[in-house]
Amino acid sequence: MTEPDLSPLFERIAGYGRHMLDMPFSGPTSFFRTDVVDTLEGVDIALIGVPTDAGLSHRPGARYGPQAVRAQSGLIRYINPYTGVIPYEHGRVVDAGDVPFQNTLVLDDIVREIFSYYTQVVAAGVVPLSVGGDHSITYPILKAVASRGPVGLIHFDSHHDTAPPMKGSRFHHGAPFRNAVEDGLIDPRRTVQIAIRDPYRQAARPYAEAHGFTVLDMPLILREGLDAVVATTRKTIGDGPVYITFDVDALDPAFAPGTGTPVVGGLSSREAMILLQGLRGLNIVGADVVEVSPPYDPTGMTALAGAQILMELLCLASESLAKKGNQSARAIFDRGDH
Ligand SMILES: [Mn+2]
Repeated sequence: MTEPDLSPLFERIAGYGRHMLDMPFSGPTSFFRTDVVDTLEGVDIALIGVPTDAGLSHRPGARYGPQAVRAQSGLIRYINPYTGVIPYEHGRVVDAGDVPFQNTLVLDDIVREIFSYYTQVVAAGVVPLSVGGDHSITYPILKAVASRGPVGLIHFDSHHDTAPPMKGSRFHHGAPFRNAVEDGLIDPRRTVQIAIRDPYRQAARPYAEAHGFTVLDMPLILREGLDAVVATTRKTIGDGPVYITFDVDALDPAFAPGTGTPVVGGLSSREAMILLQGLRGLNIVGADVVEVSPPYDPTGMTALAGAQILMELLCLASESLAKKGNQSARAIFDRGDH
């Protein structure tokens, strides 16, 4: 056979980002080798690191998550290996760097700083996809994203994260979705929790159930299968705006040992990919992957799983933009001004 001429393809890929074609071990370490920018002008989707673990209750280390996910994401490349989706065809995607924290020791200030940073991102009309950091980062992100009213929430986790204040703080990684309900940031009737198997269920589950969350716990997923989970989730969320938050401890520790509070009996990486790919076409206003904690995984595979989850979220967000008729970035791309 004649080998195809790959040069037009390579030229197109280079247009997604200056270092897209670099080898995974070389060049600047950005998310998926996207361009690192310090302005959000002309940007559709920003990949953002949130390196803090001040909200953790147990094992620290998630502050190293963004660095590790960036490093592993070089292996993921530009195309979704299951679906063939190329997110960069639907909008301009960049690495906006990390939230520039001034205070790294006072949790209340960290929460305020995350909120103020994401308020600017949302005001710029940019869809934020974030990498934590512990799960306490999602509350201030939601507060910025939900500035025009409560959003739906799809929450992958082993825990409900609806715990009451603990150890003197209402902000901690076990409480973001209680805080989000109390402050009117999420619509509990449009909130779905997936892969739950919570050792703290007696403290957290009553809150989730009393407020009408749809809880799809692991035993139910194993009983009813992935298609049923997708169908229930889509029906509950509908066409309205939705935020997706993925705690890497939703995965079984066999696939993601590097996390602060692992719980056995969770999803495989491929089950998580299939579930996320089942959400194509939803109206995505933002998403995150949190709780990757590199010190507990010398192989780096938790960060690789986190990077793949981020890729799935990126594909969903880019297709959501395309569905809304995003013209700006691709028009520029196709004119050759990039
Ligand atoms: Mn969590």
